[in-house]
Amino acid sequence: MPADYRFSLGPWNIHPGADPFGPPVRPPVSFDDVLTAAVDLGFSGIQLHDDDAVPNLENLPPAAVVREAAELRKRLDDHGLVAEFVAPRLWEHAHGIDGGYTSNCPKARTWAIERSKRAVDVALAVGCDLIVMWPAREGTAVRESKNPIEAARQMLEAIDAMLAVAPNVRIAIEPKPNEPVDHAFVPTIGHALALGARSSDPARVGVLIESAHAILAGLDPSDEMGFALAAGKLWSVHLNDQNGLKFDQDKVFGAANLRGAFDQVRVLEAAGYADLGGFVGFDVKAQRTQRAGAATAHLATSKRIFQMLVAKVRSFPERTANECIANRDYEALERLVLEHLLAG
Ligand code: GLO
Ligand code: MG
Repeated sequence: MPADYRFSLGPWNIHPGADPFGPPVRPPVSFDDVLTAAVDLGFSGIQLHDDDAVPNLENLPPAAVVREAAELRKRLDDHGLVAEFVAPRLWEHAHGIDGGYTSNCPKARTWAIERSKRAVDVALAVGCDLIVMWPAREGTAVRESKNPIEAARQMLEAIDAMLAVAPNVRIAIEPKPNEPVDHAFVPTIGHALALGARSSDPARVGVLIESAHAILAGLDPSDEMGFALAAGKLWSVHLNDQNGLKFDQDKVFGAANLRGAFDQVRVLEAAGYADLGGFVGFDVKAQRTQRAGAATAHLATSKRIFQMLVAKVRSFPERTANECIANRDYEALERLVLEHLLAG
């Protein structure tokens, strides 16, 4: 029997429901309540931005940052939770207005690298060795505003600076093609893997794949996952869904394309992802109209759909499918898949 999947969420997945066109519609949820909710939902991993872990890290000396992160580790421990990763949140800070690593302001670039090194300290103190690098504003709104050749070099410099902090730290790049920028510099898994391969220690650079980000890039999430799995580089996933090419929707896993979700679970099962030790994270948002009391239902539903799809994958009639493939009868294969998904 394959190992059981371990699930993770970030505090930003339980949120007050504000969008760019309106105020919050639910009261904020305290960090402690997030931890309690995670346990109640059967999640065992917590994903953290550096300032989720240590909220005032910009104003603290490095030793105090480490101390606060170590205290958080104890709090997680008390709940039976572990930190899955820490992500430097450069995009929320005034210095990150034009991106961090690829900002046109040299002071902002120095700040971004220093902040990222502190994020590594936070990760190690909170008990994990994984940094997630979502290059939110590393890109352009006006294409001529930055030099893409220079940008690739700057991104590499940031990766190497984080790798140099500790010999065991690993980095998972989470690519996204757009939003908040128009064109991101590392838009796909291929870009992320190519960048990692040029780092000072390619063995310590992998990827996190978010379903919606792949869809926004016009790609199939399960193929992106397969490509990373073939290279042994899929170190985490942000499963969710996305209704076509628009803003990043972070819908419940399977909500827009159930068959696409099935294919993602199928490729994870084929690779033995659960045994590889990675968490299954859901980067999902509660709907704006959702009342406060049920503002974790999107996480519960995503997990439930994932588990139901695991069962669907395991009961898929592989032998019949292989016969269809051998006969090049792809119409029969199409029907087999659809009937299997619809069967009770
Ligand atoms: C936004 C990203 C974001 C990251 C998170 C961790 O589109 O998906 O939610 O996953 O900040 O770096
Ligand atoms: Mg994400």
